[in-house]
Amino acid sequence: MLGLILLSAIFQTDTIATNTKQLDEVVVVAHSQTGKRSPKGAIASIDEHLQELNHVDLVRRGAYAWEPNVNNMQTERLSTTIDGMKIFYACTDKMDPVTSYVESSNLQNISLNSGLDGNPQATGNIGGALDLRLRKAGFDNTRYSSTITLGYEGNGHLQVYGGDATYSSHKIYANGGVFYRNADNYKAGGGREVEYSQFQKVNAFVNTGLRLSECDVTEATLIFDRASNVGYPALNMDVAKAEAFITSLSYKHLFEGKLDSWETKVYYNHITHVMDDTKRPDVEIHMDMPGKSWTAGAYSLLAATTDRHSVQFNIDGYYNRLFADMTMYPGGAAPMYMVTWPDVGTLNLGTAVTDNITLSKVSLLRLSAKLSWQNQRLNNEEGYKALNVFFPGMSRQYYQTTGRLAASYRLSTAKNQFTIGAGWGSRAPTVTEAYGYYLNNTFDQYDYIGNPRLKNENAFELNGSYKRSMFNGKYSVLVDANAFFFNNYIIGQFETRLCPMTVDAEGVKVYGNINHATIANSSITMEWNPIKKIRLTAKGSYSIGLDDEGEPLSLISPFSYSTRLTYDLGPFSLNTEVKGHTLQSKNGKKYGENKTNAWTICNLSATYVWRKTTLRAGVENLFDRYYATYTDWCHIPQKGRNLYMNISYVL
Ligand SMILES: [Cu+2]
Repeated sequence: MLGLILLSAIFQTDTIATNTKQLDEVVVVAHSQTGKRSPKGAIASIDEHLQELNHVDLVRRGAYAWEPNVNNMQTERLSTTIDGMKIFYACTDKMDPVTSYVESSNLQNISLNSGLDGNPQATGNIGGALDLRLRKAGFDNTRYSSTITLGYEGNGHLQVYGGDATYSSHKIYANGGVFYRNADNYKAGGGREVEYSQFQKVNAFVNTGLRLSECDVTEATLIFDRASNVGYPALNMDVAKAEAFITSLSYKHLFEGKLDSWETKVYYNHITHVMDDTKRPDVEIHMDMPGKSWTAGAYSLLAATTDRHSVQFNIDGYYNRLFADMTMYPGGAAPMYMVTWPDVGTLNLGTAVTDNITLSKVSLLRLSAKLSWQNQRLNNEEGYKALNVFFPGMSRQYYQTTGRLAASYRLSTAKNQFTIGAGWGSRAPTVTEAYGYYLNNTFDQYDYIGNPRLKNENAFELNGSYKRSMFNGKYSVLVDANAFFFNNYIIGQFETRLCPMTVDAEGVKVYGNINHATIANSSITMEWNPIKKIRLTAKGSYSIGLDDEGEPLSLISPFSYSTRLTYDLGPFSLNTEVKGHTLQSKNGKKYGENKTNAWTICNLSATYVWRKTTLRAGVENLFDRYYATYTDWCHIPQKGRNLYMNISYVL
């Protein structure tokens, strides 16, 4: 009998593990879980935590608000949600990815679904879907607890101050906190100061839950985030203010029996983004460029489990408004005004289903599908008329239908784990791609104009992985590969008949569909545990990206590698890391990308846990190398040697 219970218990944890495994990876931000996280611990930014994930790279335009790339695809081909909520950035220059509006202390973890197999709320996720999961105290937990976190980094004088408090009972829970970061300009290798790389950010959040009955729960979230005086050394402008207000209210019913839970959430968020070039010298034409985004939405998710199936059914809808304009002040002459995002209202309704089917004790099949319908309307008269000059007869309203379908099969035995998957999915053009108006891109120095006549882009994906454990699990190797075959790939195309608006711009590009494109990624990860205290991991990855003429796309990773040695001695642990990439020789020359040189850096860190105190110290870029990675916008250099120290104390 005992054996049976044990067996079923093991089996149960196994299915739970397989279900979560389908979220390709989880990066853990909060303390109470095990998983990947930045060696910097609690004070690390979300961007630094994200760097730990496979398939993820970060595009840097400065020291703050990096743009996550998944499978070598940028924001347009990804979905980023906060606890299933849709939120859209408000900057026409991508200064404010969604991840910049939350703070590590807000989150429990970040889940990444690679490729087309997205979370139920994800739309347009060809490259992948990130869901930032909020940290909630939950019911029946430690009654009172609070944490104080302090951190300092030598390079750039980054200061971090954070505090949060938790209350939990059977009936009610609440947790909240405040986090503040402030940094001056950082120094690149060799002590060269990188001007306009300062930033300041404050974030406050509250999560509450109330148990209405044993099976009914209501939860509410409120996040306020404000970044100010943020420098973008890779761009021509900085940010005076980027502010977000994020709120949600949900109701959850738990069932007994085959149905697990039914959650319905309503949410609202708005973002205000104000750019600033007044601190830059030699500005020929001063510009004001504010942007606004607000989104209201709801989703309803029903989950059920039978012996073999674990099903999730979701319906969602959101309405988003995006508006941006620009006023130029040419010295002496009258100001010039133009609308760069013509107040586009997007109504999107979708329905999604996922099913994890246990075929046998060792094999699992996962299916997921989503169908979305979208309506877009240009609400700003001036912006509509301006675009109409280039696209005579264009409509004020557009309708799109997009969808995705993915299947994967997993076979796992004690020593081997094998997965294979395929998917197809499409995405609608973004507001920039469809209706953007003279948006200057500092990457290739072109002014970009949107194209309302774009077709939806779609892609077919194939992926597979194989993991083998050897020598009683002391050694393991994982190989992993995926390939995306695009049709109607959306990219900026030269338009020689038009003149640029921006001083010093090379020319104008208009977004268009190219027949096909391919992006493929591969990686190998080895892990070695010779003794319990020592863990050595080594990882290498390589990607290619080609357009319809076989020319390389830009921002595609060359061969990159990292090795990490962790030495664990009870309360004390040591971490050594060496990482880098080779010369990026297949740069997107056609798309204005220059080669990125090879680089290697070395990082050290140490953690000491004593009772309720966690102490961390380390040094990044130990040998003070001057370098830029292939995702550093316009090759702005990374930080030089950086000593850091932080302390967390649980009261
Ligand atoms: Cu901006």
